[in-house]
Amino acid sequence: MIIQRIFHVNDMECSACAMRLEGLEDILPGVTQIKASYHRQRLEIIFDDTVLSEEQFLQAVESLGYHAQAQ
Ligand SMILES: [Cu+2]
Repeated sequence: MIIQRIFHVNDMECSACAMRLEGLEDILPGVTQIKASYHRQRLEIIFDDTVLSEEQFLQAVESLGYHAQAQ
């Protein structure tokens, strides 16, 4: 099933951080879209949860040095 999740990421420090997080879209399987906003400290993902788990996504975010908290 395609689902959407929205997270708060309070350790983005500039718009390049948001771009790095959006880059996960090209790396992770099952991702339809990732939108990150430095200004709003917000991370939105649309993904297929039969391909990618939320846990795997959160681990990928942490591997870049950020911490996403469920909204
Ligand atoms: Cu940055």
